[in-house]
Amino acid sequence: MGATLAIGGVVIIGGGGHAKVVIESLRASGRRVAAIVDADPTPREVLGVPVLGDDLKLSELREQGLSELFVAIGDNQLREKLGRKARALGFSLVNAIHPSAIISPTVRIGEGVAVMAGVVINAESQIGDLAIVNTGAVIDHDCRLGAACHLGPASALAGGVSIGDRAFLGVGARVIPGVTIGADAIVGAGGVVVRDLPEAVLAVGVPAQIKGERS
Ligand code: JB2
Repeated sequence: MGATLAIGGVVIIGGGGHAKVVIESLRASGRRVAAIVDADPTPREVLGVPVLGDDLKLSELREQGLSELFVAIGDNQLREKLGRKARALGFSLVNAIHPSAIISPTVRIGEGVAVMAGVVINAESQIGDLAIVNTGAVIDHDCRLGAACHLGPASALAGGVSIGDRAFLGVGARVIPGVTIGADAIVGAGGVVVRDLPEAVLAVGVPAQIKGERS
């Protein structure tokens, strides 16, 4: 194991479905993935990457010289919390940006961000730390994505949309120009958001209607 880690690479937190997509994205962009830590520490491999233990293993990996980490956990609140923990242990959060993504040179992207295959991000948009821009999502110009939010696969934001911290848009959700979606809000799959949504609500449908608080 020592020899495996000695040549370095990215440590991944989480060994589930999201991690699989992240690992392939990192590899496609030329990065080596060294190890996974998962709440289930059973020794195994995920796409050929060894699961070395649970989060208690992180400080040991840092002491062994590994310094780059990606939090590959879909749950927004948990991803944000684990990102804080990794930084406190001295890791830097790398981005996993698939080479097929088309990103304007005027876009600003934070740390620990996943931009999956086929994504388009247009002029002067900003993507917060630990955000997920999932497969095939489209972000037009001047959008603002908060920390640890998640745009689901094939979702689309028109120009000037603002997405709050930890908000989640399900697969195929769409948002018309200039709308603001509050922190921790959820938009159900296929929902079309045509007016601002407050924090922590669940909105579904076309046009999206508020159905209650986020559970
Ligand atoms: O605190 C934790 C922890 N909690 C759960 N620390 C670490 N290191 N690992 C943790 N986990 C692990 O995350 C679980 O043991 C499990 O292996 C993994 C979550 O896997 P799952 O496939 O359930 O979810 P995901 O987060 O990988 O993917 C979700 O989000 C993606 C964005 C799914 O909904 C996917 O379908 C979605 N594409």
